[in-house]
Amino acid sequence: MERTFVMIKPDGVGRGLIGECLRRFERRGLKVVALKMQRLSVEQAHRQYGEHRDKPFFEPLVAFITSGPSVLLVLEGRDAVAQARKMNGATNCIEAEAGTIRGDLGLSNRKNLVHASDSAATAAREIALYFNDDEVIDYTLPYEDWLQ
Ligand code: 3AN
Repeated sequence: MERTFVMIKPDGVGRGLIGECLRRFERRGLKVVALKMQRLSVEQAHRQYGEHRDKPFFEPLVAFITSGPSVLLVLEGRDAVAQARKMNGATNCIEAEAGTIRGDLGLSNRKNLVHASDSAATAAREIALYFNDDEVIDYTLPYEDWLQ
């Protein structure tokens, strides 16, 4: 079992799509092991998107991601990193496949509703950015045998 970090960004919260996004992840068999709502600070945004520091879209991205609350999730499951990336779809919503969250519901390459870690190492780093160890809960779902 693998863990990944997923964020429903301010546009997802603002458009009333928290439930829609969560529903998709849960139905796919990803277990929610941590969940909270938080408005990212500028410092957190810089740490989240540091790799894009030199890109022209960096400052608008920081302004957007700190503009309102996001929902922060840790999801656990088989191949959770790859699954969540696949379900989110391509960064630019115009290019994202139908059936993905961005392809079905997203608007642009900035307002693209969701984030998911791009590797297991990134997931570990990102989870630690937002959650203390005791905020990530170990528990068993009644139907968990079917998810192995
Ligand atoms: P992803 O979230 O699909 O892994 P990244 O890591 O390339 O995409 O980009 C991080 C975030 O930066 C994206 N989710 C998006 O909000 C923003 N972003 C990426 N490319 C652009 C762009 N060309 N214009 C505006 N925002 C962008």
